[in-house]
Amino acid sequence: MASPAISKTGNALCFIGLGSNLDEPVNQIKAALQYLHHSANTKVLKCSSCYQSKPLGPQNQDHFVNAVVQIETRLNPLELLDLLNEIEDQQGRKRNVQRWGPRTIDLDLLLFAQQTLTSPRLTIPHPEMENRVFVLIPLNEIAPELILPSQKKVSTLAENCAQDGIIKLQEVLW
Ligand code: ROI
Repeated sequence: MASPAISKTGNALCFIGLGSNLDEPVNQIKAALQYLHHSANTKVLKCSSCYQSKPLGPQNQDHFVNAVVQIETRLNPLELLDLLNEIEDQQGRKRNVQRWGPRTIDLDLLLFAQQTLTSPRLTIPHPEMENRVFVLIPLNEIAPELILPSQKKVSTLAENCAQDGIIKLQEVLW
């Protein structure tokens, strides 16, 4: 069963991936969640645990902390992207420093209802989401039945991905 695209209140249901490996990562993720939830046009509905994972990309940086949330929003995809960028800026995210380098907070729009979009600023569904263990494992906690663009269930993809190097943390995010 695919996730419903629209909430009971008529808003779009979306999934967002959060990641941080600088300046107290768990607190960075908590701060971004609060911002999202208290923003006029978005509400957090579900939140995974946080997970520590080895960096994808350059290995000479700290481990990342990742989580995935489901939100509902009245915004359109590009407006939501603007909000995510605003939160990243607010939390001191430095852009264009090192490709795949350390970051205070990264907010990736993974899925926006059933919409697909290819534009210079945004591609949805997120083209790499099915390949990333630090997306699949937390997503499996909150939406195991969700069908992804490959037509595979999140639970199937999560069970079949290499899970070495990803650890569930005890901290309560939400
Ligand atoms: N690696 C992990 N484990 N988690 C991330 O969120 C993450 N984000 C990134 C790069 C630098 C590609 N590596 C990552 O942007």
